[in-house]
Formats: sequence, C-alpha cells, structure tokens
Amino acid sequence: MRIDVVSIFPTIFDALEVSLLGKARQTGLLDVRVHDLRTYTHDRHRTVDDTPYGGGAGMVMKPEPWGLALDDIAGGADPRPVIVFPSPAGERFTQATARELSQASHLVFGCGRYEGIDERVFDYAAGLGEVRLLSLGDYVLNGGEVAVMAMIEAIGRLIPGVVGNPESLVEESHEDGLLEYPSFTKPAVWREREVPPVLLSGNHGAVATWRREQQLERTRQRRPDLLAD
Ligand code: 6GU
Repeated sequence: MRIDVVSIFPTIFDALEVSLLGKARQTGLLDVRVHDLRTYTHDRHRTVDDTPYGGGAGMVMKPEPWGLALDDIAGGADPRPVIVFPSPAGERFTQATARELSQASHLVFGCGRYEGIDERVFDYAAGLGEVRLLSLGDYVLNGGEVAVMAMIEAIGRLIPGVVGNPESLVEESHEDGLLEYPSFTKPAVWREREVPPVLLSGNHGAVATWRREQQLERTRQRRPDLLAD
C-alpha cells in the first residue's frame, strides 16, 4: 500500500519509522511518503493560511498550496487514490472504516491545521480521488496530524503481513462489535491477586464460554452503546 501524507509538521510522522509499521516500511509492505505543504508555496514567507471570509476567529488554510500538493501527489494517479481529510466535522472513523481503507492501494491524507482548510479544496480533491472526511471522535485536536497517525496505525496493521500472527487480529476489541476479554499471564498469583481459575483448568470450552461472558459484561458496563445495535 502507498500512503502519502501532506502536513505543515512532517516530522510528527517520524514516529512511523518504529515498531510494526516501521518494519512494514522496511520490508516494502508499506510505502509511506510525507510531504511538507510549505514546499507547495511560492511566497517568501511560505504562507499556508489567511483570515476567513465573513470574519471570525482563527485562520483558514489557503487553497492554492493544497491544489498544487494534490495535483503533484494525486493528479493522474492510477488507480485514483482515496483522499482522507481528518476533521472533527467528519464521519466517524471506526474499525469498519479501517478495514475498508486497508483494501485501498493508495491513500492520501491531507492534514489541516488552524480552523480548517478552504472548503473548495474538498470539491477539487473529489476530481482526483474518492474524498473522505473522517473524525476519530467527539473532541477537538489542534490539527489532523495525531488523528492521521492513529488512522495509519489502525489501517496499516490490517494489511496482510504487517501483523505477524493474523489470529491476533481476530480476537480483539471491536472486531466482533464487543470489547475484548481480559488477559492474564504468569505468575498465577501476583501480589495476592489470582488469575481466574477457569483459565488454569485446561477446559477449552469453559474458557471460551467465560471469555464470551466477560466480553458481554464489559461491553454492557463500559460501552452499552455498542450493544444497542
Ligand atoms: Cl480527525 N481532527 C481533528 N483536528 N480533531 C479531531 C479529529 C480529527 N477527530 C477527533 N478530533
């Protein structure tokens, strides 16, 4: 999978060089390229923002650098990429979104800062690829960079070969609409706290039943919204 990221803080994405995703880049499973939006400006101050028409607080990202960046990165790309703009005003990014995007061969992430990007950029981008505005949840980050890091990690680990043991992808929170069951390792007693005896019983059926009950109970307590659907 090819991933392009456009940002005014490209070094934030240095963290993608470590851990599983770093390995996937080394082995060629993931081709991540980070672009500094300011390289697509032409003025002496490399300006990427301006005041909003109609007034109001904050600054808006100018369309011209975004147009040049998108032309360079997504223009004429075959197949057409999926172009993601992280935004607290977007659709919710979920495990299902991560699965869907892990099937794409080329993703482009455009990270906005300030009060957002000039709205016309999204319409222009729709001429170059499939545009998605995606939000991590109902809170506000200063910019899209940290959200895009999270999305790349959620998507990247679903690409075949990135996670060594594919079975570890199945029994996880959100894969079956429930939270994950609790996990324990040795020692069997630690600081007076015992591992649930069923896990030491060797009875695989009883273990599976207990884990399912734990998943349901935790989901009911912590995330009743997941059981509503
Ligand atoms: Cl995707 N971007 C920003 N700026 N804030 C967010 C978000 C995204 N998701 C939740 N808050």
